[in-house]
Amino acid sequence: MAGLLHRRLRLRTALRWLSPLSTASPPAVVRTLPPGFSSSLLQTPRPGSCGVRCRELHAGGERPTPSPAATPERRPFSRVTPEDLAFFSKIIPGRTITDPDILEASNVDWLKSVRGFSEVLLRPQTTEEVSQILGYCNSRNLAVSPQGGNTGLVGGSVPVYDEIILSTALMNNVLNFDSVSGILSCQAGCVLESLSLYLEDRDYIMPLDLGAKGSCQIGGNVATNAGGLRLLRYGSLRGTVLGLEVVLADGKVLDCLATLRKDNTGYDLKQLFIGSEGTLGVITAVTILCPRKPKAVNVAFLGCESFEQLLQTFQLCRGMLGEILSAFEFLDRECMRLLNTHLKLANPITDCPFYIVIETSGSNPTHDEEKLHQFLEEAMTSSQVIDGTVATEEAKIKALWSLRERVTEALTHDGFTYKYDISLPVERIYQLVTDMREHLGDRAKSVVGYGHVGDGNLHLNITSPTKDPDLLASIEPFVYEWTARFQGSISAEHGLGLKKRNYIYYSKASLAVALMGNIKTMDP
Ligand code: 2HG
Ligand code: ZN
Repeated sequence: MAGLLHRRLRLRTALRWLSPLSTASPPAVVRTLPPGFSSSLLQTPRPGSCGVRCRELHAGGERPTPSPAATPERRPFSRVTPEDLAFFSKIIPGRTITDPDILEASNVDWLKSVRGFSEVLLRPQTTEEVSQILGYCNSRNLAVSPQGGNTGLVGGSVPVYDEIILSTALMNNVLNFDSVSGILSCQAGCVLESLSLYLEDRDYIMPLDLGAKGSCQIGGNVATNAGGLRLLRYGSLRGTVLGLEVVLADGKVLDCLATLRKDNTGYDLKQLFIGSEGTLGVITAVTILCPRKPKAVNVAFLGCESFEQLLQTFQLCRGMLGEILSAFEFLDRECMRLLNTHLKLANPITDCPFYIVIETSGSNPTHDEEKLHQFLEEAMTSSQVIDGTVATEEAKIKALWSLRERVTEALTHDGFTYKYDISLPVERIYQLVTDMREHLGDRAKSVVGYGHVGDGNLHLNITSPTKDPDLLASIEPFVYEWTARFQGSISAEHGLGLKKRNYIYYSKASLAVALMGNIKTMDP
């Protein structure tokens, strides 16, 4: 858990570009663009036309230059003056921070791979305060970079230059919980784990769970449409979020904080903000539909000889566990090696090329256990699974889950990490890892694959002892071209952030990106 506390998912709004000033490792940039790319569909930027900018998708700018030097430039925003600081201190006394030591943690991302140079951190507590801050910054042409738990993995949660950081950390109140409908309303800065604990006391759970739960905030989760470990069962936030309150770049408060499950009056505007990574406004409050707490939870940790067997096990599992299946995750042998080496976590079963974490959540312990055992018997006798262990008590369940959840942390101890979060047809996901290993040969230190099998989401991670531009040039655009060849997505759940923004064309048609650019013009 200690490691998890360090993992914070991202909420980050406001403009951002690659920082040429960055002393930390700069993010990757596009080298080639997919065929069919047309710059004429992109919009011309309007530099300096507004005070507050939400973060840009590159659709709003010029055609990304296919060169590693394609760093976005600082636009002509104003610099913060003593008068500005006096204004902020009046609105949020004691919560206008300029101490560089405190600012350091907000300027650097969790991976320590990107750095901003902000000199002001604002910590509003209410929507009204956010509205006043954004309205003022808009009128003064000051750039703002909103921030939640700063746990993002694509450089989307920290400023790039000197943007003002607007932290939602103090907006952490539950506004209402309806124990009949299971609808929770809360401020954006509530930490996911705190919400989970709050709900568990009331016999409910959050429909979302992820390794960064100890630090990530619900506003950031929604702004990035975080997926996580329960998506297989409860679906994406696009379904479970019922309403949002958003402060737009000019300070106007958009109240879409509905608590209705059905509402077909016009466009579903909240969807624009879910997964927009803060490019369109700052989410200040959320209403979310929460499932009942399951009465019985079981976790099985299994080993397979091949990825094909793992897929067969997935099929069998869906057929035999049906409605009680709540997660089907995997990690490969290389991940297990990193967990052993760097975190001293022991493998509870025989050494295998692939490991699966299966979770069941249901309402009848006897029924669920019986089902699980029938499934395990079938999986073992048909030789799809070589070895396994099952947990029903909380401590052991946690220990098994940490083997999957802490791979990200183990990787940070292995060296410089190149991260890829790819969506593919499920039968293809591990082929990318194998092909990448072959492609890189011994130039990489580790090439590992893990992720959410149930969602067709692979986390491909590659490490090298130190940052290696030649290795990066071998990985990219190979990885993106490979993904595009199988109609995959170059970002399944982590978003584009700063690091992936130039690669959107591998997954989206030019017209789609151009339409996104049109929508972005709602930021004045
Ligand atoms: C996970 O599923 C997270 O563990 C992080 O999405 C993945 O570190 C990563 O690449
Ligand atoms: Zn993930």
